Amino acid sequence: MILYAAPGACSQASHIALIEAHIPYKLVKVGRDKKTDDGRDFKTINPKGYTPALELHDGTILTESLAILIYIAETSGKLLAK
Ligand SMILES: N[C@@H](CCC(=O)N[C@@H](CS)C(=O)NCC(=O)O)C(=O)O
Repeated sequence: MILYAAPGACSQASHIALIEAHIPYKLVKVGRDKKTDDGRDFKTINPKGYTPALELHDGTILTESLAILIYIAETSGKLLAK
C-alpha cells in the first residue's frame, strides 16, 4: 500500500492507523504545490487534490479519511484473525 500524505495534515490519522495496525506501507509526501516527493502531479492520483489517498495493491485509490480509516481497521482485523 502507498499512503499519500502531507506533513501535519489530516492524513496523519491514516498514517498513525497504518502504523498501529502493523500494516506495511510506503509513504509518499505531497507538497502544497500538489507534487509528490517522487515528482508526480498528485492530481493524477486524487483529482480532488486532497490528502490522504491510499493506493491499494491492485492500484485502486481510496480517498476520504473515514473510508481509509475503516479500510485499515477492516484489513487489520483480517490480519489479526489469521
Ligand atoms: N474530505 C476529505 C478532506 C481532506 C482534506 O481536507 N485534506 C486537506 C488536508 S487536512 C488537504 O489535502 N488540503 C489540501 C488543499 O486544500 O489544497 C477527507 O476527509 O479526507
